Amino acid sequence: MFKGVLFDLDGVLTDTAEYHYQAWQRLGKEIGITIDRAFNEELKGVSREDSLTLLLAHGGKTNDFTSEQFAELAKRKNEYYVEMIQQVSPKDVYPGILALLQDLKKQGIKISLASASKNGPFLLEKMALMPYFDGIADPSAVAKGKPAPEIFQLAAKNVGLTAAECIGIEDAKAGIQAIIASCALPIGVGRSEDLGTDIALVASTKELTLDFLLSVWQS
Ligand code: B16
Ligand code: MG
Repeated sequence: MFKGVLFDLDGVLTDTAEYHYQAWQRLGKEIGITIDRAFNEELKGVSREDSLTLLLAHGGKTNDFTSEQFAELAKRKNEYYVEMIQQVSPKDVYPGILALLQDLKKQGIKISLASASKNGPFLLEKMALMPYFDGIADPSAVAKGKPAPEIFQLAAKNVGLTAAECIGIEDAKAGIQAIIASCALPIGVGRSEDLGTDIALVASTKELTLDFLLSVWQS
């Protein structure tokens, strides 16, 4: 039986993945780089700085900015994003998530956050989900972000577990790779075209019930 669940945030607990996309799109437009949803899949789960590096490479502008300008662009994107998430409320929690968190709590299964986002704690507060979380992995405390396993290993460690004792839930390709590398058991939220055919997938968070998690663990 698994002892913990390691949750990604953006795209799993709520729809903030869409806000990240809109904020990158806005920044990209300002510096002459157009992005679409297909390219955005590459940014999901990836840290702010690594996402900016990918964006600049995508637009052929890797060497166009000094490190000060790079830092300013990352800051500007975050300002656009933070502006959009001010209105987030408990109504924005994805379907099925609250019931799952309640069921996990009742079973004594640890709940830990493994988000790449430095805005994670702010969003948990906004959605009134903080009381459910036994641990939060600080993304600034890991040397390598997703697809490296560290953030999932740290999320497990923060609740006294190893990743191998946990299920990890993710909506991003980089995140699924990180879960697999951490030795946790992955469940993907999304399409097999984006996340692969070799892992358990749900099309909607509605399907993330305790029974479903148990069946994936036992399969
Ligand atoms: P921030 P997750 C990730 O969150 C997002 O998917 C990714 O798009 C974002 O760049 C990253 O957090 C960093 O976020 O700029 O807020 O620190 O999916 O790992 O919960
Ligand atoms: Mg995500």
